[in-house]
Amino acid sequence: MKILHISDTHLGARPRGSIERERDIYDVFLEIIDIAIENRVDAVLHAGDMFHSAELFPAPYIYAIAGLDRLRQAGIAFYIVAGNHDAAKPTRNSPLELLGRLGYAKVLSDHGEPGFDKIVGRSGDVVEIHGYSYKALDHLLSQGSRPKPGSILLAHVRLCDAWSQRYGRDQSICSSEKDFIPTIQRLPKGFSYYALGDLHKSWRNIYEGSPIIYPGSPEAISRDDYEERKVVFLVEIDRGRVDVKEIPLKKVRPWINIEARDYQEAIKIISTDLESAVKRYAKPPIVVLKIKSPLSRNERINVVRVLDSLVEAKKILRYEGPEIEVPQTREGLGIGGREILQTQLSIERAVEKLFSDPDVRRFMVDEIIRGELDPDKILSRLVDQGLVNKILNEPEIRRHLQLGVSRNLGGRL
Ligand SMILES: [Mn+2]
Repeated sequence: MKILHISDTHLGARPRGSIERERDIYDVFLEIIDIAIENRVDAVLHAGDMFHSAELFPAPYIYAIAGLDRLRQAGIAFYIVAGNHDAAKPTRNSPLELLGRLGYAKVLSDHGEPGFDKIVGRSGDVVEIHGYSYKALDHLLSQGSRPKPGSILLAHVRLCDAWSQRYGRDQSICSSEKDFIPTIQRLPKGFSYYALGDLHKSWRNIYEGSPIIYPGSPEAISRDDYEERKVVFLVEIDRGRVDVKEIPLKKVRPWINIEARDYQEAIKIISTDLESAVKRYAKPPIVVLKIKSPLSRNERINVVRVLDSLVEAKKILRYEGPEIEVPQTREGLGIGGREILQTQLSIERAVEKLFSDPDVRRFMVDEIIRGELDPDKILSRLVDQGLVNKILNEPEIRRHLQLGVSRNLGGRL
């Protein structure tokens, strides 16, 4: 029995509002379909977050159905469980239900109940599959009975071990977040293969002698998800023996991370070195530029001008930055004057996060259309519309406000 294990395709996501990035996600999804057909697998297992949201416009369905139809014609079964992005909600069906009803997918679990099926391979061999959506995890953790030897677990689950290893976060964060399963040991034992989804970076391990794998998202949905090498997993199960092979994806959008010491070095890299570097790639890359010393206003304008011209010439798709990462000393933060690494980067990320909030975005658009950019009036409208709380809840922003950067705001609340 040959199986392709994938997850977190997030069809319909449009990272940073970019249509090209939305298309990247479809490209790589269709590449995965090609891989399944070329390798003559018996089934594709999708471990959740196939769609980015339950509120979809038609494009993600069109691509999903185009891909799944090719699988169906090739006689390849498509099994799926729902992730946190595409599970059923109290007032909304799971988008997976549509694929199930049309006969394109076998939806094992898209709400609170687990599901079960038997995959029958081309040569007549049978593998049992147990599916748990993101909403059925209570059942997963309380499952007492051992599965039949050779069985597969397909689940959308947030395992703290994997998360902290791949995102470098402290394990303690996991116990404070209710969605995390603190350790791999909580998973039921006895499956021959653990096909997981949710983590957007690839992670593999062995649990009780069996492979346990997160393939990761095939495209970076957020910048943190980017990996030099994105993969899917080809799994061969033969009478309980499991063989796993990584298949790298070729249509993934490349990213180039640039770290420059100062303005001079940044300008040199982006105006000369970058040009030759981008030729290596099939698609124009996304550039992230970090500079380790402050820029004057004019220097920043120059850097942005060079980057903009690269975008215009379609040599790069887009860029992020210049982000300034300068260690500063901060005192009076109630942490005993200890030196902390405070970066301009973190506040930029905080602002970026705020602007991804539709309410904040709508507010800003209204303000700009109004054309009357008087800070006091903006502030009172921010308070009126209850948006101040959103802004103050952003830890980075709060930290800066505590320093008295904006005493006015403090007085108003
Ligand atoms: Mn996901």
